[in-house]
Amino acid sequence: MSIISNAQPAPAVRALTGLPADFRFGVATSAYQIEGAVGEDGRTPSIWDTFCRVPGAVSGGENGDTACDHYHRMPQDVDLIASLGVDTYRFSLAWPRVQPHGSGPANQKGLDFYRRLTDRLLDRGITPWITLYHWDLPQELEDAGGWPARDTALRFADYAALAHEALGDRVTHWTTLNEPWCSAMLGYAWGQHAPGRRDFGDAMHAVHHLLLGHGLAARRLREAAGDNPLEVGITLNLGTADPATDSPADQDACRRADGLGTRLYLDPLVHGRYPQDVLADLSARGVEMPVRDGDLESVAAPLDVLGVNFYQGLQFSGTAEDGSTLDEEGQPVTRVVPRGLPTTAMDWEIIPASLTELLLRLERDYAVPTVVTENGAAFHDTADADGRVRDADRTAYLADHLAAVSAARARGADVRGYFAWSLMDNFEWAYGYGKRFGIVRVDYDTQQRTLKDSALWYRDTIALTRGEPRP
Ligand code: IFM
Repeated sequence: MSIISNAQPAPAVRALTGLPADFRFGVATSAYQIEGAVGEDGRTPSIWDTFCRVPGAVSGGENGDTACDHYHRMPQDVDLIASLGVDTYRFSLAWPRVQPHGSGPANQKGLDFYRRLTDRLLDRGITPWITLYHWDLPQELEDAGGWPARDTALRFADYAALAHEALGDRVTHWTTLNEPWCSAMLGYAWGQHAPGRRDFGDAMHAVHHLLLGHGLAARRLREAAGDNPLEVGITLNLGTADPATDSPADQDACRRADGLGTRLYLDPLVHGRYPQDVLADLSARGVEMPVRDGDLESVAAPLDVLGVNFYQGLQFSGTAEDGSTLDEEGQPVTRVVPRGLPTTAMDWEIIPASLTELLLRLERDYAVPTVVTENGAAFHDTADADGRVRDADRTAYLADHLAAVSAARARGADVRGYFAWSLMDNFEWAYGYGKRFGIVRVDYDTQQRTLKDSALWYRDTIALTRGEPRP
């Protein structure tokens, strides 16, 4: 339960300090969460269409069939984005809309939708920022083995090339994958996300093939762009890991959490090697990464930008509440220990200082320019009788995290942008529509959009920070 209250006054609108003039302000979404129109214009099913039909998989049995109906309301939605004064819109392409079945030729009708979207954004002076994969794997590729199978990485690179061929003349910013940790762990180890498998070894193979897919796709994008401008990146969900106490067990739990959550991705992406301690832990569980000659060189393709999705920093203990240090599978315990801080509607603790700490750590250990490609919060919003959504809790969240970004910059982190998650309320995966992350409210009965107070605050803050008059 959230224990933040909207009775508190919303933060005042002030210019943010310490951000360069070209700092990007954006909003973000993803295809399956907003588009709907899952059976239209040649799109074929993804693993999420299938997963949503599994009884009990998604809260309330909900699905993305209609979602925010963005596929049909795109022009008005772009106008809404423009009204916020943001300079960048991060969205994802639905792979099964662009390349039905995940192989073969592109679907012109699907591409046309994204051409119209990017053209309208550009007309309004907004930079389109494409994510190629935000979790909607074509079902046929899952049937052929999914991400644990090497071939999926090769298919992904082909899809990236098709997408660039169609959109590369108007889009410079390309993110290969969104949050591969979620694809691998939630999708293949814990069964909470599509495709709902539960096999830790498969999950680790998925990690390698996701990273390989990223590297191969990055190479294809660069080849396709030639001398034209291109910025390629990957977005990871990252946080901080702190030991609950100084005990060796808690410190080791923290090392394991950081290893499986952060270093397993960033070490190969940036340094071209998997972390030895993580490989040793995996070996002890009978799992080897399926690395072939040349793979790690591909994975470590140059990164122009690292996308950081930040929601929380966690504290870990190596001891279970009953005092044991091994879990039921005989593995060392890695237990999250809440700090007792206020939480969002996701029960995620609110800890903006961890964002500063994370950005500084990324600068120190990896030194790739970063953009916060997602940050935001779900709260139990309601519209008041006058239609207004007084979400002081979300406004405070955004203000505190933007301040944390400024603080990181002041201490030397090369962070170049911040995108609020999310533009609008949408399908929050296994939670269905119950968790509202939007700065714009969506009434799912009428599809009416309403700017929440947080959206107005974001709009006015961006304008003041840029030295423009308040809208
Ligand atoms: O809604 C998701 C998004 O798709 C990926 N990052 C986290 C968000 C909130 O859970």
